[in-house]
Amino acid sequence: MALFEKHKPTHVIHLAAMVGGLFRNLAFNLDFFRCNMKINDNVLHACFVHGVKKCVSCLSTCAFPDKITYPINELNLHDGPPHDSNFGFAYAKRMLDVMNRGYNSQHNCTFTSVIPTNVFGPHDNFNLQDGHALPGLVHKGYLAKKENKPFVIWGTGSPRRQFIYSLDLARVIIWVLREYDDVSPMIASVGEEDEVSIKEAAEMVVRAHGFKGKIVYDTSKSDGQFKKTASNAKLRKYLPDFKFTPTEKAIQETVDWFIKNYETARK
Ligand code: GFB
Repeated sequence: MALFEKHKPTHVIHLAAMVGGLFRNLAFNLDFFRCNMKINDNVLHACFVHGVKKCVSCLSTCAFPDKITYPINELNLHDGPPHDSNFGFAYAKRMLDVMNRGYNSQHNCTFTSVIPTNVFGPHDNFNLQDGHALPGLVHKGYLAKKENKPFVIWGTGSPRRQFIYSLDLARVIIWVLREYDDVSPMIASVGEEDEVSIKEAAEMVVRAHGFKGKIVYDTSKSDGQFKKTASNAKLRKYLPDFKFTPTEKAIQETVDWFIKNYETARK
């Protein structure tokens, strides 16, 4: 509230959240639920009280039901339980959509949401335990090369993900803030054809580092959700010419950024 009083924003991009990769979610489902419910209620209510004209919040494709026909689309959000591994985060994120609808039906607010797939890029959280797969792999690749040790990929490497570069997501969110006036959510994703396995993503990281050593799979670690393939047809309807950065290029830029900023990077 104090921040809203001070800056009196007219437009808000709400990205505040307790986040983490699969392994942090597995350990703290309750905290993820409680913390994100509080953050979201606080931010949306502050937007309402201060007469914010537009608020764009961020969900995640892990909020979608686990058992669903693919590709997932925006209308599926509340169609069944999310994957067990991150139920706390997933239900809290779904409630953002419920609140957006409530603020609209009761108070006529234009609060909406974007649902990105797995985001990565410079300035990510590269922590080995808590972070997401790509930044974790980028950090591990760096250490494996430096210390001449094997590069360890957790799980079998077979789960599939649509990775979106943070700079591309930023462009989508700004477009939504300026041009999209509907309350219903918008998936922000690369195409279904650009979905890759964790193994393929790890191989891109290996190439980006120029790592030539041994690659090992630690199958004692969980694979998590096998896939959550999302359709970007709605986004494409509005932005048919939007160009996503190719995943391999985006990974190379992220690796270059991490090496250059190793001392200060969040890790
Ligand atoms: O990005 P990630 O942690 O989360 O990816 P999710 C997990 C997948 O990558 C699993 C494999 O198949 C892991 O076995 N993996 C391989 C690794 N090496 C690593 C590694 O070094 N670190 C990590 N973290 N994984 C999260 C949700 O799911 O997605 C969150 O739990 C969130 O709620 C986020 O929404 C976008 O894609 O499985």
